[in-house]
Amino acid sequence: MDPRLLDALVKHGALADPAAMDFLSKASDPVAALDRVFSTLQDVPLVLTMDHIRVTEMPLVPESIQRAHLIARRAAEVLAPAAPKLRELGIARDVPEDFRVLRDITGMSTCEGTLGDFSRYFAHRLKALGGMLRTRRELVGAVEIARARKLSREVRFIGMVSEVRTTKRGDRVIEVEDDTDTAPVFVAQSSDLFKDYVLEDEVVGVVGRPTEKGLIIAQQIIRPDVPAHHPFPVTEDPVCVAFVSDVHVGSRTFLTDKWAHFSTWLGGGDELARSIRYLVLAGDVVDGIGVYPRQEEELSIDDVYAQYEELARLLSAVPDHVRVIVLPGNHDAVRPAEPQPALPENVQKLFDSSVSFVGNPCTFTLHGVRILAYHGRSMDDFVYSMPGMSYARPLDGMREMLRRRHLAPIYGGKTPIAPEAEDHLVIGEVPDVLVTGHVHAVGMDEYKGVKIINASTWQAQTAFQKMHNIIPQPARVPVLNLGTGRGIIREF
Ligand code: D5M
Ligand code: FE
Ligand code: ZN
Repeated sequence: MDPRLLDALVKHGALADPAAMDFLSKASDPVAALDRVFSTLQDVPLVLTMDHIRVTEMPLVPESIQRAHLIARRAAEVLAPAAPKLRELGIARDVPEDFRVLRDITGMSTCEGTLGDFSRYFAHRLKALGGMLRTRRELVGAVEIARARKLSREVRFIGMVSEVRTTKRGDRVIEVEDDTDTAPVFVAQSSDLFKDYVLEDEVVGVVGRPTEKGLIIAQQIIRPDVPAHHPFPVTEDPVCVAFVSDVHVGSRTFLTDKWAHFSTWLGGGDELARSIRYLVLAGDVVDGIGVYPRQEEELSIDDVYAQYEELARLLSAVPDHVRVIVLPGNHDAVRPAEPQPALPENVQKLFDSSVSFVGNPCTFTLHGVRILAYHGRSMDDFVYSMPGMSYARPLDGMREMLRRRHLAPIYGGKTPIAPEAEDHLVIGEVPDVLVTGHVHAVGMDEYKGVKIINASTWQAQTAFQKMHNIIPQPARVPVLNLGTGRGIIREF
């Protein structure tokens, strides 16, 4: 890797995926090639990919248009004089910590799994997501389902999906339910709506026409979604956050050398390393014990407490000025049902004071940037239930979470959910950053202005993953600049 290329990227606001980095580093003058790409792009993307490079390398964009883009970009910079300053990377050691937990189940769990708990949980989900839908223009005048079923004109209503079934002819019927009644909503195979898959237990708005047989023919199915463009907040502290996940300490497949390489880099690698003020571990921090059948055969440390001791040892090498934030995943030593509380006190006490423990999911802010961190177990349900979803493209699943404003819409699938008084998996206020792990892949992009980051793993392919053809992308670290909202993925 050409260090000048890395520096040049950082100066531009730091962004490029591994393929783009590889391509640029092969140019005779990588820095000039990079400058050329940026000077022709209309907007500086969050992560530079080969798609951007291809566009800028192709003579398809006439020079006059390229110049117009360049002028527009320069003009935008003049209009926003603070921007160049914010693009610079801060020295993390000099920036005081600003970390606040806003929403976390830890210490707040009340659920006992009674029937009452379940109905209260679903009522909260419907109320929270229904409230968001009610503000949508398309759903002005939405009525209760009992009333909608009596009307013969176009109807609008909001409810939770209780069942999705396919008819003999291949069309789809979605049962939508509220406190008053249930309505069968018909989506013809030939309709454009058919491609947009509806999941059980998600909350949707329906615009449709009733038929004489009591079906409602769907004209629109509306998701709570996030606004057209969620603006990234401006902070004066251009420090970075590094996101890692699925360390799986204690597994024979834990990548000791790659972690050591990352840790050494964090301890003083380069300008980017020195700008890292926070390190988020998005769950599965150890491999655990008894998580799947015959796991003991794949463990190098077969005691969960000793696994956390080893993790504590590894994290003690992280520079003291880096605040480490740890959430649990499905391999960790807390209840598997989500929301999961933070790791227990007897585990926490193994770590030094620069490590903070939060629940899964957790909403916190770093310098005012709102981050929603979730291990990502529900990705199993997305992949299993939704055509087109894949373990190799976790960002697609994250977009679907944001559209549905819910981290784990399907109840009773692979993701165990504890029916708490409030649905902690609802994405309430729109986050600036949504981060997950779990699928052992890596990705960084944005959805309507929300940065979406899937943090990768430090575990090589396991026998189970081999059997299921899951190909991990280990030891890649997305780093986000809180000052600019731009990011880069470093590979170790
Ligand atoms: O999950 C690591 C990867 O393996 C992730 O992509 C999900 C997949 N996985 C794990 N368990 C299952 C089951 N039971 N079915 C399907 N796919 C699965 P990790 O949480 O690290 O074990
Ligand atoms: Fe994992
Ligand atoms: Zn996991």
